[in-house]
Amino acid sequence: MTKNQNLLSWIDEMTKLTSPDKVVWITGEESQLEELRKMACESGELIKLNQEKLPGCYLHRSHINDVARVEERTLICTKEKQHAGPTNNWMEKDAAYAMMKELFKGSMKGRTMYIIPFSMGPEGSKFAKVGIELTDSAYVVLNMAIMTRVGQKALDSLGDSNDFVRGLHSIAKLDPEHRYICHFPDDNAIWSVNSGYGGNALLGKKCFALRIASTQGQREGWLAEHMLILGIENPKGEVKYVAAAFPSACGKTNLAMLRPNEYYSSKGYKFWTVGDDIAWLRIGDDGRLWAINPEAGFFGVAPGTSEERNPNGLAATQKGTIFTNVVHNLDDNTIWWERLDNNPPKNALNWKGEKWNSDEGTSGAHPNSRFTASARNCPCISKEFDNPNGVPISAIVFGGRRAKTAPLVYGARDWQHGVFLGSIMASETTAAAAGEVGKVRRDPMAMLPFCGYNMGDYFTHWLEIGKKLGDKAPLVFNVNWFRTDEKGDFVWPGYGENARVLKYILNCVEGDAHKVDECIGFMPTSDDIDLEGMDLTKDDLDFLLSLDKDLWREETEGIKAFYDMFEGTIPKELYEELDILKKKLG
Ligand code: GTP
Ligand code: SPV
Ligand code: MN
Repeated sequence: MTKNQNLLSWIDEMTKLTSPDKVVWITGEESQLEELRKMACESGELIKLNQEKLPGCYLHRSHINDVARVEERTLICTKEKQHAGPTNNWMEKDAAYAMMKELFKGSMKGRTMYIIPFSMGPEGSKFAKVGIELTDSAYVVLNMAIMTRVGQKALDSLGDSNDFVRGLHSIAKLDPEHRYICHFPDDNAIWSVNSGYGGNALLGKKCFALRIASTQGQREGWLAEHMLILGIENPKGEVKYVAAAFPSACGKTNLAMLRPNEYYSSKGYKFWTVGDDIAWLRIGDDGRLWAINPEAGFFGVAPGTSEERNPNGLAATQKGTIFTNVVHNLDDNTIWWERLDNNPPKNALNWKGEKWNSDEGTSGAHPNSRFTASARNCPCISKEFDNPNGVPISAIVFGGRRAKTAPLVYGARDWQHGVFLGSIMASETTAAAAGEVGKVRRDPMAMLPFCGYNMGDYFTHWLEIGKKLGDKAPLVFNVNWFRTDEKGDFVWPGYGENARVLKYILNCVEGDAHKVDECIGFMPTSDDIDLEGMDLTKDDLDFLLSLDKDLWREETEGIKAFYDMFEGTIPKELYEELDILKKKLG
């Protein structure tokens, strides 16, 4: 499939290390993928679902100890610890290679090594980059074939170049004690062993498109971000694009596929999905910020996805989808998850494959169960999805899960203040990563687990991009859908109603909204958020837009402690912004 000597000699070396019985090149052709699905069904890796109701759909159950990203075992491996900074787990590069070589030695014995050539971004785009993943998991191949652009075209665009990301993956023994996801940014290499799940194993996603790509972006002058990209079309047919960064399981996929309520759709607003998880952003020839989605599919959180909350997401899963760790409905050989509807199946297996009934009070699907669906099957996919030039970004939105501190929406005075807002993000942890759920942690730009280099330098890089953008920089906002009342219930209804907040953001872009100067940034008046046709009261909205200055004063202490951890790499501009905030809070 290729004569690229750099690639062939690397594959040769990796084959000698891992000793597979067989080596198979993935061409991307449907016939080859179909053969793999058949094999995976025979081995029990996949279960073929009801082909009338869910054509081309399969169910997979991961090992019960392998259900989410493992941040503690995700390492940045460089010569100096300073490169990784205080927020990453670091290992000295040579020591990491030595440790990993032991774990990979003979790990594919008795198995097939699949060579997956893939492109992140439309082939031929100046944004796009090629990767090769070597893996012994057919499940990984089938997921990568949905999530990325796989096959010969990727090799053709690589040609003889040595500029490709080298991904080596083996499920080995799925041993959690020896599970490591190592990144070597100096070599554009990723070695992942003993996991078969999600971001640990689909190396195009977080490992390449964020951790490695963020370091490439720093070197080459662009940004790799944990952001959805959404197009908003006004009644005149003009489309403006926003990019939004929320931490894992905080609502990116849902916002990216937003279906507006009747009030907005009757006025002629339409929403178009460009991406739901990752954005690569570059300054275009016109001086504006442009973005592509480097992926080709969605690896979306299943629980909570429903006709009511995310009809477009649900529709995208109705064909050609791999479901992982959801409930298997044995009556009609379909699937189910919590809050899909109010009718949990009676004759069913839970995500572990055990007989299960919702009356038991346990959840049937794992909270981090997922669907892998092709972007092409999403009813609201943007016509710009494959545009090699990407889309121009008018606003950047940060957000997270904050029960108390953050208001529904506020804006940054300028780019520098916007970088500050991104840098002070914090959110409650979710099931997307192994560990405690619901604990507030600092998660700047939703990149804490995904930035491949020192986050202090990352903030400097953001500031530099801003200097180049000048007055063409997008406006920056922060949103919070998750503020709770004294009973702990969410006050803002979220989902389709989030269109109302996006409308305010667009009005700001167009210079047609109130921007009331507050200590944390600018805010809308309660008249700026349109409540027509919704049962939220004006009092509720006032509560959602209110600020608890005592909590914010406490917050500034946490921010200072976070910055100080970096021992000098935090740019002085951010300390200045922190001082301004403190003064304004009094
Ligand atoms: P990753 O794929 O892990 O990066 O997650 P994500 O950011 O794409 O989150 P996703 O859209 O899958 O949502 C995660 C969870 O948050 C789901 O259970 C959703 O139902 C819930 N959620 C999403 N949007 C909202 C919202 O506006 N309000 C509330 N209350 N919950 C939401
Ligand atoms: C996330 O955790 O942000 C995800 C899922 O999008 S994973 O692919 O596992 O990283
Ligand atoms: Mn994500």
